Amino acid sequence: MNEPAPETLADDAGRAELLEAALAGLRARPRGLSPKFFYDERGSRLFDAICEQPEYYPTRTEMAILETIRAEVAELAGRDTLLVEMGAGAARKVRLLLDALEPAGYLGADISWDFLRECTERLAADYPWLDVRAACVDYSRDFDLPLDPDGPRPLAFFPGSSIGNFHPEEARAVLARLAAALGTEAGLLIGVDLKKDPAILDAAYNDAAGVTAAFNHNLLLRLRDELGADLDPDGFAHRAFYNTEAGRVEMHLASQGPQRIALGGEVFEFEDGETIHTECSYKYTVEEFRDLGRSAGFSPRRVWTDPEGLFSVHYLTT
Ligand code: AVJ
Repeated sequence: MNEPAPETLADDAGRAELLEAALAGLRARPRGLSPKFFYDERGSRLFDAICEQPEYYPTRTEMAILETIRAEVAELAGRDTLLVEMGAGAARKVRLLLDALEPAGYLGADISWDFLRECTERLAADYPWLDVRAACVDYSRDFDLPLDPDGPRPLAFFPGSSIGNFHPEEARAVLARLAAALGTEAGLLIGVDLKKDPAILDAAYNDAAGVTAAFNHNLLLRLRDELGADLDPDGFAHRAFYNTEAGRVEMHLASQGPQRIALGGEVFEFEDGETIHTECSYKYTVEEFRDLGRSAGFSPRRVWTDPEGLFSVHYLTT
């Protein structure tokens, strides 16, 4: 017998995880599924397209802030650092930092091994002087980073307000685990989306071209194509809105009329308007996030925002 190819094993494990999460999420009330399942290949491409939409301000705003502050960050972080990217793939943002910091090394830490390898190989080719390494981590669970205590000082880079996908208590746990993994005298540069006029948020998650809607629908396509679910993707509508009380944007897939989804031998009945909650994207004031960082064991050092106050970049140390 031939051994299965490594990709096949990874695919099988991924499919089993998706199936288990989908069944649990469809049985639950309210129904929901983790946003981490958005990012298969098609989902990652759709997310890149979201970042290009005129209504989606976070990517270009964070990029502009980073361009403005990178010399200052290099100054704060000092020489001989190891840049640790949490969730590889923000290639343009990382390159901006690499050019300014000229760190001793780069460590990409991402949940998807294939994606990580692609990103790090490209980076290594373009930065021949840089020691490029990769670590496969799911930071929604316990994780470790392959860091040498006698090596360069780690500077974690956590861009894109990815931290906003976690509920605040979870976000605190993620940051606390990160602080522990980084060790003492380490830095964290993290992008955090700010609280703002809900109309701006609603527009950002309901772009006119419908890219965010397609990104949300992609979850249903994954259930159909990878798990063999019997469902009508067009029977669900994209819903995204700012929940003021909770301080978060929510995305849902709302059933258009009564219908059913069959998956893994179970049948799930939907009433008209019933939703699958697919994402939370928490927004913080500058002070709220500094408090969160403190409660996770970091010392807030600096924070920068764009002139319109749309987005923030925080520098904290352990
Ligand atoms: C990648 C989690 C930062 O919350 O804005 C974009 C994902 N969802 N449009 C965000 C997303 C819908 C994004 N994060």
